[in-house]
Amino acid sequence: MLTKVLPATVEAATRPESVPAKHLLPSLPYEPAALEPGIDAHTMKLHHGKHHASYVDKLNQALQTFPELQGRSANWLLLNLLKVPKEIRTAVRHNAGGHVNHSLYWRAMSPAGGGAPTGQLADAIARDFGSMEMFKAKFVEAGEALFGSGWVWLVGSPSKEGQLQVLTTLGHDNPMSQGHYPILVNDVWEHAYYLKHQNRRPDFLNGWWSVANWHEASRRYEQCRHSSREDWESEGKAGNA
Ligand code: MN3
Repeated sequence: MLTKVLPATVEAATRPESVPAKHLLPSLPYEPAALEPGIDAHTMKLHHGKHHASYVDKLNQALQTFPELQGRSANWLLLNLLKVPKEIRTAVRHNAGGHVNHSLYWRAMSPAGGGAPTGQLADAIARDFGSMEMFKAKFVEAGEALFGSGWVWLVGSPSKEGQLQVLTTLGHDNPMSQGHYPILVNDVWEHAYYLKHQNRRPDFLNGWWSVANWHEASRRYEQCRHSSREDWESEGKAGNA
């Protein structure tokens, strides 16, 4: 049975010009229990309502005394960290990163997920990894091998006609900083799986394919090949989810 998928974006509330834009926690695009049994509702509620919410709060706090940065998107902040004042640069890196990565993560999963991609993304996976099974093995292996907290990504390189790679980032770093466009992502911080899987990260990584959202990944792959850095920077604007 397909669970109804809720709209993925929240419209910016109308606000007077004088009130600074704030980054907002996006709604989950489905109910917290919708990914069961792949991901349990308790983990989803804490992960979204506590962890992600705290990155959004801390990002807004860091920007409080820098009105010139308040209209910038979270992506812009990550891609232009050297233009962010030193005293808040680390806080912005961690919390804009946490906000952007989790916003991608919720949409990388779906109650209607699982299976395999079709079309151009399927062709590109076969071209760049040999097969879907070889891609999955590489993604799981990279996630297992990451020491500590971080993320495992399927990314595309617009400068190389959408060539795909699996890579990992530490903390809340995002591969866009290195010129790679995120196609699919899994969160390998312990908070993403500890309640259900405890220390068994490989179980989580292998089970995660049942919720992987190939529809969204295909959309992002298409976008990757036709996007510029300016497009990347405009995603995640303050006042929008
Ligand atoms: Mn997380």
